[in-house]
Amino acid sequence: MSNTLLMATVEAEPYAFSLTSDKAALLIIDMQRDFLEEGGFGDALGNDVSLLRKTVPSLVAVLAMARAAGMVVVHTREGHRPDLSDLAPSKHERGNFLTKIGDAGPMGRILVRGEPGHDIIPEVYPVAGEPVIDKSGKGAFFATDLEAILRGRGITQLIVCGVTTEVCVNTTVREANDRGFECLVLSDCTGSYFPEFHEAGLAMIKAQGGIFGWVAPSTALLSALSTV
Ligand code: TIU
Repeated sequence: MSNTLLMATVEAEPYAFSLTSDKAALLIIDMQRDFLEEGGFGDALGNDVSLLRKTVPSLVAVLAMARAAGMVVVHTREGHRPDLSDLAPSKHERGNFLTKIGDAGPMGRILVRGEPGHDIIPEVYPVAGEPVIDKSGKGAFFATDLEAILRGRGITQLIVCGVTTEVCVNTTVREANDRGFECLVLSDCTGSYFPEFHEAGLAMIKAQGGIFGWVAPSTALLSALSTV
């Protein structure tokens, strides 16, 4: 592979996805310690965070491929300013949990920018030149400069990975779809605390002729790019 234009047909559902490497970005949603490690936000919400770790090996392979192909790679992080001025009271209070956003935890203040728990896990850590989008909501387009960054680079296709499938991944795919981006969601590079929600989240994307986008395993993308 090289840093030149690649066009590939990826076997996907509901039908093949025509990938053009210079129009496609790898969008990695919220692969943060707060969601994937004990003592963070996901844990505070009562979830088994080990379920999300299944995404890591496939995502590491896809990220290496994207970097080798010279594709645009964008990372997102969910979190809030230290003064919590961007935290909606509704989000702060939701769930009546003992530990809330902004409270001290084993990885620093929960879901607060700059704290260890807010950072991206080392396995898929951004490198120089890869934009990191900080967002306060579930969707990566809400109150961020993601759309400007993608449009400025001529991106029209998104390969979407990250966590969690039915929350931040689904919200972002829906936002992207309404903005005219074609989304290919990689089934094994996305994960949920609820296996049934993962399946349902992917099913909703690809149903009705791909109402929000396409779904494929990472092997389909890797093999499509290895044959060009
Ligand atoms: N709770 C849950 O499943 N997800 C989130 O709160 N954020 C993201 O999905 N990133």
